[in-house]
Amino acid sequence: MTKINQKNILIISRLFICLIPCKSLLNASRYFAIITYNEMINMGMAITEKILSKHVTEGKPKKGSEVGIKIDQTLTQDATGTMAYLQFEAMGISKVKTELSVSYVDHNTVQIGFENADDHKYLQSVAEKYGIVYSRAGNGICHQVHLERFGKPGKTLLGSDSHTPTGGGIGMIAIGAGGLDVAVAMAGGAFYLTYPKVIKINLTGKLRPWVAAKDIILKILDIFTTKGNVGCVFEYGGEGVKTLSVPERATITNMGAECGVTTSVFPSDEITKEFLKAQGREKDWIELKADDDAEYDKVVDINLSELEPLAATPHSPGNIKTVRELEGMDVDQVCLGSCTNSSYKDLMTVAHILKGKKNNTNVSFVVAPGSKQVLENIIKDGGFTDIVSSGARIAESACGFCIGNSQSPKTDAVSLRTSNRNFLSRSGTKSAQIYLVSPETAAAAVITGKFTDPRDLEKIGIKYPSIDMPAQFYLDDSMFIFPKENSGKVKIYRGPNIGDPPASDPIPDTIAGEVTIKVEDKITTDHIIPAGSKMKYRSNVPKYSEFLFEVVDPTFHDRAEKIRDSGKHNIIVAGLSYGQGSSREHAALCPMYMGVKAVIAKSLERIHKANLINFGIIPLTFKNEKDYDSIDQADELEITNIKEILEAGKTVVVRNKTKGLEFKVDYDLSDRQKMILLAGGTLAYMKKQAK
Ligand code: MIC
Ligand code: SF4
Repeated sequence: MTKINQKNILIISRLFICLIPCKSLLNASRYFAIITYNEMINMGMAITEKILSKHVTEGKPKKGSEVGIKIDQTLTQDATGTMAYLQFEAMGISKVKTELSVSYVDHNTVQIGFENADDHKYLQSVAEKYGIVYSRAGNGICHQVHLERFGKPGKTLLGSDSHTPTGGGIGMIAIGAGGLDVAVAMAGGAFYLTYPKVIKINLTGKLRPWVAAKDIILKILDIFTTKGNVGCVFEYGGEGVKTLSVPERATITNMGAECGVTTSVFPSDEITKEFLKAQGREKDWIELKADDDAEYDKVVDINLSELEPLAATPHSPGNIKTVRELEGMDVDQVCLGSCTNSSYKDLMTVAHILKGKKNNTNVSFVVAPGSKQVLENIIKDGGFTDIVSSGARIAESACGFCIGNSQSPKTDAVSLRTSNRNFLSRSGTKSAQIYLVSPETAAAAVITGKFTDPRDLEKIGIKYPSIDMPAQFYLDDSMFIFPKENSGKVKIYRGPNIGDPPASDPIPDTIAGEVTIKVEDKITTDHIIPAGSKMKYRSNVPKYSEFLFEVVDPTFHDRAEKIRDSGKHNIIVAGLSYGQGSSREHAALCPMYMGVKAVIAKSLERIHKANLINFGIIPLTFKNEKDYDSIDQADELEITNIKEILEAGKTVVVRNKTKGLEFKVDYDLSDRQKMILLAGGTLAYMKKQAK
């Protein structure tokens, strides 16, 4: 593969435009902030605008327009990381250009077979070579650990995981993206996003006992649902903010991802300062608050005092009911953990509730502390003993049950989980009914064996445990491997599980092929390419592609292969909000490998759309949603003159040859994205620029 040097990466991302370099253009951390329109006319600014204005390097900070921003920190996790680093290696950069890049191992920690261990070793050697901090398996879930040890208010963080917005709990603009976008950011390139609309969520009042931060975000999901929020940021404000600790704020920003927003952000205040102090990082604190006269695109008020325990019911985080409505339902499994709810506060709350109690004999109870730090601190403060004594099965500090790579429940089980996604089959058991709840509601079910409003625990003599955050956490960073000087000579380890990323072809001038699959609304990336037990094939694209759309239609792979090998293109037709959920670029990379050239949907989610473009698949949306109804699976579709249409900004007309119909589709693409598509994806585009 042609090597792409640092200079070219910078050309590609056009970092030079709109920047006033201080000493060296290559020292990204020394750029002066550009002056935004708001600053010029002295208008009040929201937190989102304040952080973005200091990071925009390209384009106008105008809502709805594409801007490039400088990324201060990146994170990757192992399941998306191997591909991200293979792509980073292909760029020919000698060291990462960010202030900090961290490579976490937290997803594929179940090592059945050699694959995951091979990937871990590869990631460790890449980290050592390129100046990346490596967080070893066992150190914890990336988002929890990053919040504890590295998150800094006012900074930008790009992560190859959709729950990267967890960092918004500490006042960061933290965004989830595909691995390739993160690789470009590590190489010093800008990250491109639509300059967002800002929705203020104005919190008033104070949560009542037994009502938790999880119930706040479930209420927000009830209001905003999982679709229709692309291009927005949730910014929290109001008096209620002061009543929430950093982990509680992080629970809320974490699950904003389920609404499809670009990110969510809280102010950085005295509570943030106390948290950072307890982490031995007070020096990382800065104050961040919105100006009093900041203007928002929308303001939604939530009175915390009025909230009650809620649950997301199968199979969407947006299907919200009160726990009272579900009361009495038998529960088979309770899982406490995940990057949403596995903090010290969450686990100590549950420990106090369960003190002296035993778990119901019908309930399989699993606890996965979010990090080694959480585990060590609850051990030190006695909570761990109470959890173990109650009968909990202790899982390692990793994603585990949340991604379905362990603890799949029994057939038809009712499983209560404190995690953030309950998509069909994600648990590994297709018939299971997954409910997303707070740690308090989960603990109540452990005791009673039934869906129970945790407020009713008072009736059996359990007092609400109000947990204070420690003034000082017990700290131990020995599970990180920090980069050393002169590590450039390190040999990268490549076991048999590590393969080159497949190359994409330039988009053809005519896309002619079959509708390989027609799917409904709200198809998630878990539907497109399952994780769980299949996730160990992330570094082996041909093998992983065998599981495409397995949950929806297991015949997809064989049919797509036949169409591709006959010289025709595969086309996916979808409903609203296609590609919800994760950042996994395999949901685009594997379809690309199978010869998918276009996705025609009613609407597409942000990260997935960006991933499709990165891998040379054109994302199109119906001009008239009714045209969706006129298409059937196996219809022959044709789009001609694509190059000319994209270059001239003309309307795309799709011919349905089977039905003898024509319909129009839109493409919402920046000039940069058009060039990427015409080149056949981001890597191909970069190679072209480098020549
Ligand atoms: C998820 O929660 O769905 C994951 C697994 O963390 C994904 C990333 C992946 O698929 O590797 C995400 O959220 O982006
Ligand atoms: Fe891991 Fe689950 Fe969080 Fe994804 S949502 S990062 S799988 S804990």
